[in-house]
Amino acid sequence: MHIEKYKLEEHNHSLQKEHHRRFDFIAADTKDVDGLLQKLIDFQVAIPSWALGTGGTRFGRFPGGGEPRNLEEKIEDIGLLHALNRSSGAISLHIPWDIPGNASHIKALAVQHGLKFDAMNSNTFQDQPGQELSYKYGSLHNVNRAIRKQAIEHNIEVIKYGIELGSESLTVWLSDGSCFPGQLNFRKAFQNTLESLQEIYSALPGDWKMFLEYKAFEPNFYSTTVGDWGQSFTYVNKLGPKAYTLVDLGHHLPNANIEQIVALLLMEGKLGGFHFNDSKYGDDDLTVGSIKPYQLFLIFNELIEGMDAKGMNHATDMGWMIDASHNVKDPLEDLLQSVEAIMITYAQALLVDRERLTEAQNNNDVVTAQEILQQAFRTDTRPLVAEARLKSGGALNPLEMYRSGKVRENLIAERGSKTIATGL
Ligand SMILES: [Mn+2]
Repeated sequence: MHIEKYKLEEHNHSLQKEHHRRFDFIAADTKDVDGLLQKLIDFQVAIPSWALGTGGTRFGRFPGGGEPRNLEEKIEDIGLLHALNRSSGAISLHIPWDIPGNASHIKALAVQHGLKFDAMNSNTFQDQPGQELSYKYGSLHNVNRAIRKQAIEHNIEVIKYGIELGSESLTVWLSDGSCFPGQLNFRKAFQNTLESLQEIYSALPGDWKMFLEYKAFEPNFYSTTVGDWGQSFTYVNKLGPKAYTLVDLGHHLPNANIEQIVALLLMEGKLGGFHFNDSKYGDDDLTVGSIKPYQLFLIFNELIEGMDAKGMNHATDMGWMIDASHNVKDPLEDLLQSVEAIMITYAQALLVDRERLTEAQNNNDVVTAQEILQQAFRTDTRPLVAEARLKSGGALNPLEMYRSGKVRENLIAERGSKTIATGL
């Protein structure tokens, strides 16, 4: 299944008049529109290979049909998304769910779809068939040296797959923790984890980065060995210049001030990766921007401010990825919504009048500071995002194009209605 160019042009033509009316309206009020559009065009969000199938909960899973059956089909699905929105130009693989049988073939297929390989993800949160030792009581923090060694070797193997594919980073997320008081010696668990991470770190190629993702709780419910940004920051500081903290929006305790966390991590030069999703209660894996769009804006505002202060490139100096799971929606539709929400919010953050904001802050003018942020947040940036897509060859309305092109129906016809994406 691929999107025919003439259909895309037909779609864009049918919406063009209305689009121009909306775009001209906002463009008249926007400073350096071309510069802003270029930033939107350059910004790419990686799609994780596990988000292409229907997710599930511990209660059940309700597959929607036409799910990708292998890595090739996952790449094709992301290629479809990228053809529609031109902002999903990277794929993030999970090992062992997506072991590339033939790396050069997989690489060529990705190039064909205009995709790059983003961070590689290791997995020591579940046991694999035939695995010698169990991760039931943790992996890199385990009291048993042999289990730690097995988990270290797995991560090094993931780096090797990544090198073959042209990836340049490894994301480590550990489920290691404890479920009951007394189960763990926190200090020893930290030390074991640090030593294990040091061994993995020393296997990183010179131009690679390691991202250490934290999570407050789940699957362990009393403690997590990399439980918050302070713990991740302590590890990555001890590891060295190639190690960075990764912030996943859903991995905080309720009401955490995530915007302040990203500001300080950026200030310290230690924010390397970012996972988008949204939540009401915990790690809910909901569509980014669906529950708390203002919080997302405030976070983006700090990301932009902090990256600009360090002279960082928004598009290339951070690993941006969607990390969500779709239980009731078509996963591809959900991903189109997710990328759209990210782009809308990125555009809003770019509209913040930073000079006036700094002035208001320096004058302790709280009211003006709030007005400046909300002015940007309440601007409808959708025509700017659509114009960037149009300029880069995408669809004016990707979701509408997906539906009118009957993409899911075609995928079901191609792959069957009972397929289940690997790894889920
Ligand atoms: Mn994540």
